Amino acid sequence: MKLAVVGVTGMVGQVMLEVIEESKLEYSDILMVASERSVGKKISFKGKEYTVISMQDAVNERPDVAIFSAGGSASLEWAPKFAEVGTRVVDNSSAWRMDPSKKLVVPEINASAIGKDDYIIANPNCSTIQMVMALAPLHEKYKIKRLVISTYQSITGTGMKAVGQYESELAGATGDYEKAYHYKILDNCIPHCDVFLENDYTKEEMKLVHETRKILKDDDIRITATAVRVPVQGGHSEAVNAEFAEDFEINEVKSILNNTEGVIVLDDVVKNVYPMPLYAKHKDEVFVGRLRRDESQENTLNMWIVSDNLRKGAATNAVQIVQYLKKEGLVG
Ligand code: 11C
Repeated sequence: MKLAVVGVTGMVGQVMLEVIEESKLEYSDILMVASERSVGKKISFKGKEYTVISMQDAVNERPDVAIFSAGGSASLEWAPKFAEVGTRVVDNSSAWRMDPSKKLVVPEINASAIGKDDYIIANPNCSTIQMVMALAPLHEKYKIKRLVISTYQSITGTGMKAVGQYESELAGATGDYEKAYHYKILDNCIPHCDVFLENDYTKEEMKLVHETRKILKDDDIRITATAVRVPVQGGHSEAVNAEFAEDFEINEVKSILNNTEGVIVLDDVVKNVYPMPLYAKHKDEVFVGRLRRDESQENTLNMWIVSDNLRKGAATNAVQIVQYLKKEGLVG
């Protein structure tokens, strides 16, 4: 299998390489690909030095799989060009997610939706992935009617520039320094992730609405979200209030989640055990805790979900999709 990592110099691209190395994904050749301004850069990977090549040079190499994390517009332009030469593209941007002809995949939930004709496969947004990992088995058992979501999102979701801004502020920078956000992020919470839309919600908030319905295959779920950027690096956290059609027992909810692949329940308030981004960093699992009944409304659960947005929220999920393609004989 010839593999291309597109957008390899970016924050997710770098984690992609880490995950590929750790996952022991087997490939015959790996192409390091990025936009024109990074072409020619050197990248060390598994003790070998690679030169970053252009999108067109990578298309000419006809890789079997290309994992894209190069942003939406690069993906809209280049993913079809790779697909045309027979490359399966796993795309990490928002470009294709809501296209009805494209599969939006979290492998533990819906990998089997991928068929032989799918050449561009969408990786969901990080905040959606970690949430549906915990919600999918509960939806199956109790049927979700409504979700009220508040996110506390890591600066790593914005990329290297945001981490640079945070580090500059931590070092005491004032005045003129490079900023990813309109405001200082140190000591702050910014209720603004991605751009504002016409309905005054952000695109990030609406991704939680639309992508969740698509993955859970249920357009009747009512969903509302507030997405907030916080000065944290380890992962995204989410407070989720889920109303179900059927009633539940908390112990049964815990047992379902404990038996869900990729989910770890950390919930022992007597011992102050609950998920936190500090401990989710570099891990592939989704951590769930603070499970408790919403006492204000029947059949409703409150939960706290944490995961490393660069791992399961992006790179790990994409590599799992590639592993699935390989297992099913769809590549290589
Ligand atoms: C964030 N979730 O934390 C975003 C980053 O649609 O793939 C990923 C944006 C996307 O800001």
